[in-house]
Amino acid sequence: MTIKKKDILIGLGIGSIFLPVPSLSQQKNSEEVKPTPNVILIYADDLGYGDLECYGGSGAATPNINRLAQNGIRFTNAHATAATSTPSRYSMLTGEYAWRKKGTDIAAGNAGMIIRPEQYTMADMFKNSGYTTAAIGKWHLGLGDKSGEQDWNAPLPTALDIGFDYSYIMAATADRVPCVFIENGKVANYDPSAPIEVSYQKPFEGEPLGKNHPELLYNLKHSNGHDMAIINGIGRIGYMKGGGKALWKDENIADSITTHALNFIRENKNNPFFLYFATNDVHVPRFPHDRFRGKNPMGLRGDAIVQFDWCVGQLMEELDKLGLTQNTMIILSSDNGPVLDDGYADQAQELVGNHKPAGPLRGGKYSAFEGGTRIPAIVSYPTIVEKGKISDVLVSQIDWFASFATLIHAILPKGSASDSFDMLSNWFGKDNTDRPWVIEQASDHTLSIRTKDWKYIETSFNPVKVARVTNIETGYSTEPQLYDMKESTEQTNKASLHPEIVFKLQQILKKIQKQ
Ligand code: NG6
Ligand code: CA
Repeated sequence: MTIKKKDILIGLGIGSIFLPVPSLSQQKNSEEVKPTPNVILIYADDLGYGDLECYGGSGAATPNINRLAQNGIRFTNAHATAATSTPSRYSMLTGEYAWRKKGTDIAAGNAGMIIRPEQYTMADMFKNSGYTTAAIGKWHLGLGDKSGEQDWNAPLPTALDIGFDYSYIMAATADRVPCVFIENGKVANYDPSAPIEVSYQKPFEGEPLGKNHPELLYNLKHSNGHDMAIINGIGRIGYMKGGGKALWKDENIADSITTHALNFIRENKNNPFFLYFATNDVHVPRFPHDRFRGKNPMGLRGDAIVQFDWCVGQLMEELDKLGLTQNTMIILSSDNGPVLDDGYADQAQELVGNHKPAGPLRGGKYSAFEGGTRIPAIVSYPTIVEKGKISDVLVSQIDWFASFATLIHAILPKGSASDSFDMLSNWFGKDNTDRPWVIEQASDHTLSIRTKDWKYIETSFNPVKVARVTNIETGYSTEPQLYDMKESTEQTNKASLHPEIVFKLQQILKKIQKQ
């Protein structure tokens, strides 16, 4: 059974000044919903609120995503749970806030599996309901039993253990070793002549490093960090040896994950499937294929957005070809807000022009301000969703789990996805009730709680106001911050004007933390 918002509000004893008890009727649309629609979750990396044309972006053409939005609903107040990748992905796939669990910060490439096999995941839910499930693209949730102890030359405990029938994934990020794809627990295109070794502690003797051999960085130079192993002429985080033919070429990553996704869709055209398609775009290193280059004024970051749009177009086209569009729900979103210089000299900052990656929002990736977690979110499901709708309803990715459960009539085991609310009707645009609150986690673990009207950012001991490397406002303060979200964007701290609202939001946050 999914948890209902109403029960939680009553349980918290929270008054109604901020939090109207929603009138969501759980099965409102059930007569129209086919019992087993396919679900494709397209999860971009570091794509900001303002990056897509349909969200006001002006720097890169995104015709396919525009079309997806025209055929579906586009949310203007949707939130990832965190301002970085690993915690956002953890929360989304488990329905549990990452800040409840240790070890969910940005994971190294040799991290052990953060989601343990015994934890019930979104993929388990689909699988137990008769779906074939796949994770394709960026993983960043650890592989193998224990951190640093993986043998990359042997089969690894893998995504299958947490509900994915098929996986073709990068262990962490494109800027972290090992730079190989792992297919169902084994290195794809494994090259026995070049056994793989990985370390995040010490370099391997005889292997050149980015910091000592800038002449070998023929594809992209780093601006910060990323000066360890050199793979494909690009410096990375972490040390690596071997790989040979299995090493990826950054310019082929989008093609490679798209091909695998299309194959998965084709193979499962006659049975219900759940595809988690997590792109490397537009994360660093941004090194898209030649055919996406030079067509937009923003340089490589713009090219990566165009490449992402192409991937989305390929999936949409395939669904059309196979006659699956009507019966497939697509959700497109991002794991956190945007960043320009994230450690490579790719000129993202210099070439951004008038394009605003975070739209009108303050802050960006890593930040406690809205730019960190307010992200694009588009839902297309032609059978149900009204075309071209724009919704300003407050929603969070934490709710996809319970909402999908309602969609496919799944029964969740007791205690699973305990932070996830069923908001399916809201994601379908049929219920305009806001989520009573959303919680946002910044990269230093500062939490914010926001309702439709107010946002409270808890105090942080971190004195840094603007991150040195990324030049992004952190949103941290040693003072409590309260922003009126009806006014533009977190400009005036109103905490001292409304201590009663600060108190109320602090109380709610405390209660949720204790649950
Ligand atoms: C940071 C990296 C950044 C990126 C980020 C994780 C440096 C200087 N910065 O530590 O490049 O990899 O981690 O991004 O190394 S995320 O989107 O996967 O969370
Ligand atoms: Ca990210």
